[in-house]
Amino acid sequence: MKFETLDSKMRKNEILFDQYVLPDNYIIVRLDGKGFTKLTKESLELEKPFDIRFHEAMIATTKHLLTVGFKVIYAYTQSDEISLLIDKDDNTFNRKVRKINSVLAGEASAYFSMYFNHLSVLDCRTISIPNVTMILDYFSWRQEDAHRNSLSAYCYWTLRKNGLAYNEATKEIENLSIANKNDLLFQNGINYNDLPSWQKRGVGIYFENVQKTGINPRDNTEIMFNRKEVVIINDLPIREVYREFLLKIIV
Ligand SMILES: Nc1nc2c(ncn2[C@@H]2O[C@H](COP(=O)(O)OP(=O)(O)OP(=O)(O)O)[C@@H](O)[C@H]2O)c(=O)[nH]1
Ligand SMILES: [Mg+2]
Repeated sequence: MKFETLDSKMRKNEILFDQYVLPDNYIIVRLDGKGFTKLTKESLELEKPFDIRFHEAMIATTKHLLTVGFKVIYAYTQSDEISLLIDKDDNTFNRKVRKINSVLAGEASAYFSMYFNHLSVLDCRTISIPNVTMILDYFSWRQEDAHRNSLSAYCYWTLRKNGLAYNEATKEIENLSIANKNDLLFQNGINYNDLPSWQKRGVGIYFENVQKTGINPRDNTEIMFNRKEVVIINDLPIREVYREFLLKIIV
């Protein structure tokens, strides 16, 4: 068979499952550590339930993803996940889903692995977002997930420290309301309200135009210029105020 004939025959099969994010839709990608329960517990032996080195690695990886070619408007990280909001007119890889997923998963996995000097894998999914309300809903959802998981994680490790086995602690938490969980922590000397905000609400990261002043070397006069700087918000607002905060960044 001629190479050209073989080439077009094979490519037809290769592109059969190709999908593209529709024009004018924002793109949100969510990366998530693969098997990080085992990685954090066994391989890296991290502080439980939260570890500052792990947190810094997730922030560094998120910052790296802001620089790999996509127009990222806002990034959010909590636990072992990273969400990126990509502008609706971004045309990287012609918006081809498999390219977006595989390249971002590769960038994140490589960066995180080098940071910890340990082979680590993050997966990536692409979500098509047709309007701003859905963006606000999405990030409110991930923040609420961060809050619920952090409360449960503190309870879980408190019960484990008190001598309960893995399945006993898990079962006990299933039956507790949010108020009960706060009580359990309080009785064990932990005031949930006083814990660092990044553990309860996650962290927002984005580029901001910052006005700077400098000296013009030619005539020693003061000049103003704009520079893009990464902003890391460790104390994000919640609920309605978070939505308003996001709106200001998006539009
Ligand atoms: N010790 C410790 N564990 C953490 C920290 N941040 C996240 N984790 C753990 O990372 C895991 C993330 O949960 P999941 O993403 O649902 O679980 P997973 O094991 O990664 O499973 P898949 O994502 O389905 O592959 C949880 O077990 C968290 O406790 C941290 O700062 N310290
Ligand atoms: Mg995970």
